[in-house]
Amino acid sequence: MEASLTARDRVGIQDFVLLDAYTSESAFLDNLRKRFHENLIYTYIGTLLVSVNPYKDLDIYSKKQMDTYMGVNFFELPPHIYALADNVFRTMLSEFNNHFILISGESGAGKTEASKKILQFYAVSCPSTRLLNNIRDRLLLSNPVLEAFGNAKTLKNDNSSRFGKYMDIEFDHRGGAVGGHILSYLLEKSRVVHQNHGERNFHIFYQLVEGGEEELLRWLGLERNCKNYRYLVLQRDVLHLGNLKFEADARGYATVKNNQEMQWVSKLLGIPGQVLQQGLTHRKIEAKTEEVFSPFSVEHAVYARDALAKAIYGRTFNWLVNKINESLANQDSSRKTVIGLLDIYGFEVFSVNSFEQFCINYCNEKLQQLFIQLTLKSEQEEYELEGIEWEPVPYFNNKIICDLVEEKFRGIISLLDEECLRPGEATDLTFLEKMEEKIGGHPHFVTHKLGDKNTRKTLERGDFRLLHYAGEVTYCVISISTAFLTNNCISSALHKVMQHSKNGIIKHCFPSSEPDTKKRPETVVTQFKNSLVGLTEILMSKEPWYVRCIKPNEAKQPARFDDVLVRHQVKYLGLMEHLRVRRAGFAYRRKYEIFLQRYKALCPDTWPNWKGTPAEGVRCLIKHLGYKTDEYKFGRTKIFIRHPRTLFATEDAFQVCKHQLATRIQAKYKGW
Ligand code: AOV
Ligand code: MG
Repeated sequence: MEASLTARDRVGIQDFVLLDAYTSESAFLDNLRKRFHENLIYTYIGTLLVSVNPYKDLDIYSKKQMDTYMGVNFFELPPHIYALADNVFRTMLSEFNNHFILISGESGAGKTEASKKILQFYAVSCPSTRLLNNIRDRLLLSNPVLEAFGNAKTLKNDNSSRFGKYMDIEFDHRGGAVGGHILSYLLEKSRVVHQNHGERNFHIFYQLVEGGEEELLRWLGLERNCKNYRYLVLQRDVLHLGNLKFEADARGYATVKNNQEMQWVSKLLGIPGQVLQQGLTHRKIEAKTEEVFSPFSVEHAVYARDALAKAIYGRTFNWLVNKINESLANQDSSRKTVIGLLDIYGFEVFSVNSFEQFCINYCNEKLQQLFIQLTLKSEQEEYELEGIEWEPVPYFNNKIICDLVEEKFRGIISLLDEECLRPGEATDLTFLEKMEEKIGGHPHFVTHKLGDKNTRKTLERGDFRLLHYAGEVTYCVISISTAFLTNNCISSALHKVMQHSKNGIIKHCFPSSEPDTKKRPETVVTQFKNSLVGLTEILMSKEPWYVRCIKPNEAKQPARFDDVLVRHQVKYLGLMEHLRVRRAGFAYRRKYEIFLQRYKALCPDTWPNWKGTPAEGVRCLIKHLGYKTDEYKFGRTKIFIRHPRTLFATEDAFQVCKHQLATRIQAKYKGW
């Protein structure tokens, strides 16, 4: 007894639901810290998995470990990402419905690693045939390719995802992985032409220059030295394009300074040099009867060059995702179920926060909102609806911040879109003033003018601050409005130039059907907002599972557990509230019909056909099974079961019964 108490003291509790002082944040933190120092990085809150980044390789992801977790009931083994993956998989197979795993946490907390572990587990645990293995390998191999093009070193994470990724894995009725589909969200294209101090461009450029074969480099006209490329080493400054320099002619207009680079760019893009040069240094003005070309200043030409580099990279990335999707497409039209994996860029705060951080943090607000809706809100509403006695658990609902950003007509995105409609008149300042006028009184929005004495000390005049669910972020208004007002688009003239390309991929990326110059294109952020609405709809149609990732320290170091940092994450991730709801609530609920249909063979009175109502049938069934009265409750349409163990015991009994029945049937018909 004493020995086991000591062990429990040392390694903590593996499910927070069992924590005695479950309302105490300190007790929660103590448990997490104890386990972290014992290399036990996973802990449950019911079926939610909390994961703390160990920042070191742990020997817990071997094939042997995978085998251990395969087909074993969730709570029978120590918490693990494999247990969650296995549980989702088996639930999908038994209920034949769709699921998704939402992996969240701030930048560097371990989301991408978690999603890779889940994928690897499915690759090993799913049934295999030659065809299935083919799809399995493609699913696995899509990861390094997309990471090379979509990840980069930032101050927060050496392998930071700079795009959002949602991947559906499609399974047949036996659980074989038969296909997949990837949706990507807003790649941080600006990184191609600019990186903050201490950060890098996308991995692929360094991999190419430092690891590419000699012949390839020669064909591309590249040297094996990153330092030679402005886009890779300098603060401001594809690689030839980035080295293109402009100088002013006698009239102050831009001309290309280094013609050799120009020749390389033109060769690689498959576009005649003169046409490209014209596109980079002139704007096309369409007069009534003729086209007039107006020359750019050097500054404008540099802007056009960078916009082109971003457009090429962004579109090629989308092309790559489409290619991967083609190769993952399920050839079989029979019914399938899916498990979706969502791994998106985490909440981030830098000393200077720009348009990208605004989008990333807005995305995280939306995911937090989804989590709240699906767990804290709908869970509590369901108890009420089903007439289950319930003491409401208060929680912070971040809908107020989502509305501040996205509400029609008065949200920040709408205000910015409005400013975009006033080219020439709108400036950073008018945008800031507009926000101050329209949303100045909002409790989550502050500017220098609106702030108190203390706030003013920490806010520049041209900034605005949002009080996000995960913390305060000060955004640089110039960066945000510039990105909005310039729309991140290349000019239609440059777009036309790209259509002349002899390079098949480039031509494909710049189709002749766009842009529709008559119609104003949607701003990038409005496109992003709409894609997040689409994502929410996809997720809401599936059964959710959660992995909440926690970053133990800012230094990316193993064995360092920063209490303040972790406490902050525990708070804003809503883990305490989730625990309270779980603890007071019921882990499982099933419609009476479904529960009875599945388990009726376990009771002679309900088998094979129950004549009464499904609720009465379930009552009879659980009496026979010996459920204790505090383990369940009867709602209006569902039975609520407090602890998953109860359900697992029933499920085990059912499996035994099924097996016996099959054996009996076999014996009966033997010899026929
Ligand atoms: P993120 O996806 O949450 O950040 P990652 O999954 O890229 O974070 O994790 C960051 C780094 O932490 C990884 O490159 C590993 O070095 C380490 N790490 C994370 N999880 C584990 C683990 N289970 N075991 C060992 N090391 C781990 V971001 O994409 O920046 O939001 O945008
Ligand atoms: Mg990531």
